Amino acid sequence: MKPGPHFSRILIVEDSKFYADAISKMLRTIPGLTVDCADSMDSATQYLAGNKDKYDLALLDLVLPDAPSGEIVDRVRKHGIPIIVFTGLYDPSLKSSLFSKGIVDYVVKDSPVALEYLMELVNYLLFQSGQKVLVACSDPKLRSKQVERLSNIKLSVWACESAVEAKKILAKHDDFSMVIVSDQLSDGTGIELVSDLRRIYNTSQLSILAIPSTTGGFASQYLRYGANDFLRQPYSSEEFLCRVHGALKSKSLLQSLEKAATRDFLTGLLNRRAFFEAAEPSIAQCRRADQPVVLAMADIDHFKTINDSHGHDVGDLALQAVATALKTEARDADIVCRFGGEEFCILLPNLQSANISALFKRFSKTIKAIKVPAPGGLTNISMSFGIVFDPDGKDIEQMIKEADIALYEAKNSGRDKIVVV
Ligand code: GH3
Ligand code: MG
Ligand code: MG
Repeated sequence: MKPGPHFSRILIVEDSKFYADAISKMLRTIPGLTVDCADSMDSATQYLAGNKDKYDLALLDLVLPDAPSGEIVDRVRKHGIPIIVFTGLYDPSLKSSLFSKGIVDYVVKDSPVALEYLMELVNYLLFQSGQKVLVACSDPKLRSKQVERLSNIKLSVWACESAVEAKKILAKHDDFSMVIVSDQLSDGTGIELVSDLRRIYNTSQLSILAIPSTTGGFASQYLRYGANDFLRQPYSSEEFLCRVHGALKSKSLLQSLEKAATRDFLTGLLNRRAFFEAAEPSIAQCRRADQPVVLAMADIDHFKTINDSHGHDVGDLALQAVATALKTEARDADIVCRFGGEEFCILLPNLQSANISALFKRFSKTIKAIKVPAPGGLTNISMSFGIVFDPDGKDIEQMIKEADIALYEAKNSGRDKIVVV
């Protein structure tokens, strides 16, 4: 799933001007979000009538001048809008009855920390909703309850009753964020499914929440075999949603860490370390299949002049545009990385010698068509390419050395050149 806001309009119903102002000020810092504030049930009803099906989330105070006992929840719920209750009222039995009506969370406004939590929660819902979650459980009642709770927080929910089905669904779609695995599966135990899944997906690819049976002492076993967390039955809606949020959050944190470790921050291309990690299996595969490998070092010409004449920011834009161009022209199997500074390295598995020239002329043409906006006009770029063709897959260090020599030759013979060795 593409990251990005899935919500665009929020309704706040709050009669305290202090809280209404504080919450809406914080929410308005989220780009693209429209915030409407109502100070009574009557005003909320008018907003709802005027914006049919447009609200993606509602933050509701329970005590309003014209609705003193939480009546607002039912009014908003009729519209199918996810609800966060934000109230000064701490009443455990009210809280549990509201959770059973399907609210997303119940936040007590007792400290500035509550506002921070609320902001984090809204941000979370904005950016994480729409994620795919699979419920694997053979008990129809338990399964449909989980599906309902997850749908309430706008996750995209799939369900199945067996391990075989779960694995099939996940193999077919590579964009699931989480699986909720119950002990009860029609063709085996949840633990078997968890350990099978962990052999295929690491924790930054798929989060697993286990629901052990009421009687078994298997919770720790689930963690041992790779579940991120577990939830013992019977559990409340509140506990369930907290665990789901936690599991999705830890997955997205791990993903960000992985991205930071493998991607170049400026261009989003693979960094040098990740390039070596990706290139080696690709070269080995070519060697096994008796296919040639091509490696190119590409360096922007007179890049220092772009920085010196227009500033570092324009230089950065040029680097981003070059990265996009190289990635666009490269074939799916090609591996493109920012090798350092204004130098890029591309590995092209199974590219035949006869096709090198045409492909790199295309790279060069696309680079030269880039117009980088600079103060006082547009700036052009050209690149020099040093390319090594290897029919039998030498080691990568050797290919880089040879491509570097070819690049040196391309620079020395006037730049904007393609030299193949
Ligand atoms: P040549 O045609 O021989 O390759 O000359 P050049 O000017 O492109 O090469 P040189 O190695 O002399 O200069 C590269 C410049 O790239 C110097 C360095 O400050 C700049 N550079 C390296 N990384 C970045 C970056 O991330 N952003 C910007 N804006 N500039 C960078
Ligand atoms: Mg250069
Ligand atoms: Mg250089």
